[in-house]
Amino acid sequence: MSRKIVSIVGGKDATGTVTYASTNPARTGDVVAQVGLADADTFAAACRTAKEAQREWARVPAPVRGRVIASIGRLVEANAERLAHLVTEEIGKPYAEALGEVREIVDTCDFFLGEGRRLYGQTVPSEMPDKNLFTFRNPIGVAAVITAGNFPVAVPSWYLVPALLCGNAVVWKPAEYAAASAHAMFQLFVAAGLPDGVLNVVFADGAETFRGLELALGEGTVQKVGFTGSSEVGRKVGELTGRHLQSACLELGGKNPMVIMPDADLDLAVEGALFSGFGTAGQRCTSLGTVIVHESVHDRFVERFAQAVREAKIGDPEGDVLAGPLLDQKFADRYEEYLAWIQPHHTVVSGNIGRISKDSPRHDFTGDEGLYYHPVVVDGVRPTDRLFLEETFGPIVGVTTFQSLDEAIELANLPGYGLSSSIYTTDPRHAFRFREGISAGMVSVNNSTSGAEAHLPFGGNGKSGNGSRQSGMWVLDQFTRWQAMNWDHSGRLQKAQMDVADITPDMGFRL
Ligand code: UN1
Repeated sequence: MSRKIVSIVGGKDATGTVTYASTNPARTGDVVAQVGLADADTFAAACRTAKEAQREWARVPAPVRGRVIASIGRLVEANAERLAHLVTEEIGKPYAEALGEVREIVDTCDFFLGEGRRLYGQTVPSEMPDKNLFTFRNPIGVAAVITAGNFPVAVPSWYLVPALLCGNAVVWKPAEYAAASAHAMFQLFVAAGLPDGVLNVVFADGAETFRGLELALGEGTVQKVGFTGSSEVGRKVGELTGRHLQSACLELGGKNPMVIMPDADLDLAVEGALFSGFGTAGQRCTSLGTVIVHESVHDRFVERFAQAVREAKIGDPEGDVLAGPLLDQKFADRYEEYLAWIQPHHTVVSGNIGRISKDSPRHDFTGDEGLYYHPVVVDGVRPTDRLFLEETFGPIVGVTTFQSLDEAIELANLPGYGLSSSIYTTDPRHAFRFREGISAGMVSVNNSTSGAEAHLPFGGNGKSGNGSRQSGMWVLDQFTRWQAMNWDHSGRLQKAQMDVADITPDMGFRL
């Protein structure tokens, strides 16, 4: 029996105008939840409600807010298996990965519960006597958070947890196709004692959300927009937010390169490329886009990589598999378009391409009629190919070659994204040279392009984002604004830059 869920604003159900069925991509006939989608006015109303609730929430001492974050972490931990099974059911993420995703929420809470006792400001010396200077971190107000469904609970927690800890209220718009997972997470957050209206969840389609956001920004009820999704939509969200003189935290797509040097441990590189490219069915923003392999090891690498991909287990995400189905029909449709970018000058070295079926079988396949696709490795990719230049969200990896490290770095930066990157080498000079030259916000050495830890800065440059960083202490700058205070207790007006003591040096002095 499928659930029925609707938006929750100010602690109350807000009925939708249209019903959307969130289905199980492993068995597309199974409806996981009937979701009532709200309209733009409901979104804007949620932002007004959040604004009301935020005032009181900001007055709760930060260490007490930290205790609420601690409770969220414990509640998520106590419900980890249920939440992970729901994620697997709704978006087809293999259960082990779904559990890891839930763990990432707990890690985020563990980090920020202490931040409640740390939200440090500074005392700063003044240029005048009997005057003190201070800085304070103030909450920004209301954050509108719009998230994708490939990480339906972990990535939202990167916004929600620090935003709430810092004393903000949130209106969260999750992806429709991951609504049940989002709704479950929302319930866990609320159970930790968040007052009504401090966290609101609104289910809506993209167009209504955009219109609702425009209304809310116009009404002055949103001070920060958090967006995780495509570069194309991110650009629109960034434009809209900027027009209202507010800032957006944008976490967008990637075309993440992996450079393999001649001195690399090739077996390790194959293992890394397999997980980077095809874990989560290639549907992480940090998934591997193109392997850039030195020409001297190209043949050996490709042979082993192709074999590993051919042998990789695809199937029922509740089982022990490398990848399950694609997230949802719209991702499957888009992925089929990427497959059409394969050109006659390319060589597919991984076997069958397209949907796994009786006519296009796969050994060891354990799924049935779901949105399952063969993982694809395309060799011979050229820097002018769409396959090289554009993100291909899904299980497809390109391979190209290089001669010098400088050329590899140039190729790695060429598509103009800049989220994650990786180099396999046993020479530290290559690793540091790569780090320096690569435009990505994240660099792995002898490791997958995916799998960032919850307390390092996460974010990208170029088409991957506007330079904002999530996670760890760095995200605090997204959800607080610095306030400077000066306090003169001299009893007279001391004018900055003018009433300042001058100590005269002997500038003619020489040894
Ligand atoms: C994403 O796909 O939006 O680093 C985020 C990783 C994960 C997060 C991916 N921790 O691969």
